[in-house]
Amino acid sequence: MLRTGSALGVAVIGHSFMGKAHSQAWRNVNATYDSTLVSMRVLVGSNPTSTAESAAKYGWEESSTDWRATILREDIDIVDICTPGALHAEIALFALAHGKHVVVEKPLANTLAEAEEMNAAALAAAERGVISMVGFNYRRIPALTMAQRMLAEGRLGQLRQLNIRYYQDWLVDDSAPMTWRLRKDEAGSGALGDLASHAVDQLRFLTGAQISSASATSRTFVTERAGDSGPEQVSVDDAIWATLELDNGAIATVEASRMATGRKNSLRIEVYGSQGSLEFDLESMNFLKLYEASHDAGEQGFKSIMVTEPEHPYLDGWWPTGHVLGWAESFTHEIRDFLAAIVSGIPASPSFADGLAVQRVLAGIEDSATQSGARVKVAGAN
Ligand code: SOE
Repeated sequence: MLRTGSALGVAVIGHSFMGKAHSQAWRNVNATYDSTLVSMRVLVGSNPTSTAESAAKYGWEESSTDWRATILREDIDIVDICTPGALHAEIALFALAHGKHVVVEKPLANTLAEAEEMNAAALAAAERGVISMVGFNYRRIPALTMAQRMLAEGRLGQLRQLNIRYYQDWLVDDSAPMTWRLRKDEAGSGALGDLASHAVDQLRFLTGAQISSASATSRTFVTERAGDSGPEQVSVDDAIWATLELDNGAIATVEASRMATGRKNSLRIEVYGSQGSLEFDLESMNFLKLYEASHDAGEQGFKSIMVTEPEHPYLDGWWPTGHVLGWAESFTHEIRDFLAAIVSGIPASPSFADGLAVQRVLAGIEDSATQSGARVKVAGAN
């Protein structure tokens, strides 16, 4: 529970890629926004030497290899989970049970059963004023937050088609070594949980609709990779392709791959409605493209809005007009919103329930892919 009169104490569990991104957000949030003061107390990892080095580098007061003892500390109010997915449920359940506010990197969990349990625990903890959130950071890219607001205002008319594809290529080389991200027991799934989870979250965020069914294909193009002690079987997908039905009548295609040669971190989103269209590309993340069918026929076309002005979402704390933001800033925005939820007591978004809803769609995609693309109803959908 909130201790009064002092900054909120934070512990981040995990200090690799996501731990680093989140550390930067915790470091910047007070400098950027007038948000609640935080103290970066403990960075937790499994290796004492590398965790201590990261802690010193990222600006943490201390490091630890014991996440349970860290969570139990009286001066820790917030637990930020940046570990591989296999640990999300255990750590989040422990932290919630001990009254700590919890933010978990996406996807919420590795399995549907874990996600259900985490959501139930978050709902119970909310009764005691404990806030929880899933870190789908792309919701906090100003251009995508703005797109969501335009869609909520009905600017595109009736939504009919969406296409979201998230491509990377870091696995394209057959000799790329084995990592935890390629083991089902550690990562849950491959491009599905890692990348398609963002796409599915964006679909839900942008449209406000639920996803009712899925038809999908998945592939593991390279089935064996070099592990520490010889060749190891890859147990997750390299890529997935899905057609999803939304309960607002729209159809969406979602593609995710870590084998799309030349695409380093390419998230593209296209939304088509009866009165207009929107287009976003993560590689040009300061822009949102808008097509409005109401314009004179001779002047129609996509206009490129530069989402860098003080009136745009999240821009108030940053730089003067026209100064672009980057990928890392989406995490600072995420942490700002999480702190605002803690202070106001208003539930944070995306909630664990949103994380569970995404997980159900991922499970539907996986089920369909194992049944040669047969259309599968998403659990919980009408
Ligand atoms: C790795 O593929 C990864 O870091 C994802 O896990 C992140 O969620 C995405 O933002 C970038 O790529």
